[in-house]
Amino acid sequence: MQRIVVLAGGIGGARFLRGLKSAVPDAEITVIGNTGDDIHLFGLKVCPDLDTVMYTLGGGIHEEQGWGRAGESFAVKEELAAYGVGPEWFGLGDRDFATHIVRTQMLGAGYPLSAVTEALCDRWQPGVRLLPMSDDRVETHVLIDDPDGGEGARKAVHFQEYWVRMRASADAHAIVPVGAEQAKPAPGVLEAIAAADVILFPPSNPVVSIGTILGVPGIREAVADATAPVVGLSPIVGGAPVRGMADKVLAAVGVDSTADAVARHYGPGLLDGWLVDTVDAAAVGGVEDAGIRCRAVPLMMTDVEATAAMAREALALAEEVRR
Ligand code: FO1
Repeated sequence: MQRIVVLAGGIGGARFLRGLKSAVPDAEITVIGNTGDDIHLFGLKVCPDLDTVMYTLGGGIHEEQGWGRAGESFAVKEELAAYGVGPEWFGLGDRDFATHIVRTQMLGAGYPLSAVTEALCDRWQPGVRLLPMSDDRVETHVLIDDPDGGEGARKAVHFQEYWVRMRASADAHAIVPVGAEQAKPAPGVLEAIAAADVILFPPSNPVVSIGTILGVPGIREAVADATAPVVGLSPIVGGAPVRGMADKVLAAVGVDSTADAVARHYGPGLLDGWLVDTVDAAAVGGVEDAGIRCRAVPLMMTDVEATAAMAREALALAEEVRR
């Protein structure tokens, strides 16, 4: 049985995984999920990217939104607001709250996040093994100008505040994964990478999703040393992110929002193959010059079948570059 490891962020990663599962229903898929987006709210631990993967693959996702639960209501949020308790800018629904309550209760009882995630997945049966990148707390912060702090002042805000409240409207000067340096890969992460037949980077955010996972000491090295081919799919199509605001955080790390710049950012030390969209076919030569095998194929995840076709292209490229 083919063992596939996927490093995934939220919506883009989850939708790609749905296509991958459809393309290779018999594969054993291990997902290493980003937890740098995690946030503590109302005393609860919220893991947006893990939940987005779990709900999407488990059939509970709000399809149009791409995050949160289908058929959601917001009574708890409204009641909290009536007490003047926020933040109001983060949309936690009633059904979703239950997930965070169970997670926080289990963490409080001493279970590591990896065990908690496994327990939550017992209900959702996502059909993949979902591992957090680490059981240790890592929280991505974004360094922005502080207009209230005087000349040249800067401040760090939580990634969710930057992404959801501010809609990435301020320039990001730096992305700081607080806690990453001390974090250890969760149990099973390094083993899955070492045992993989193929490693895929879906069209997730290269900085705050896949970059954060690779920033956990040991994970980047394990991917670079893996015997399996590593193939990525560009989240940038025609010079702009397909969704989200990846351009803002790419600028913070000095990378242009182009399909070839992102491939070079990962580099040939990590990537063996790279898929760009057909509109970026002109980028193929430059990526190959950088030592990464490159193909231009349709990369819009319009439906499961189109996404499955992308997954098949990624697996075909992996076979081509297999060392
Ligand atoms: N994204 C939003 O744009 N607005 C929200 O209010 C919001 C709430 C939210 C709650 C739970 C959850 O699992 C995800 C949520 N997201 C929301 C998505 C999330 O902020 C980001 O898209 C990801 O963290 C980026 O990968």
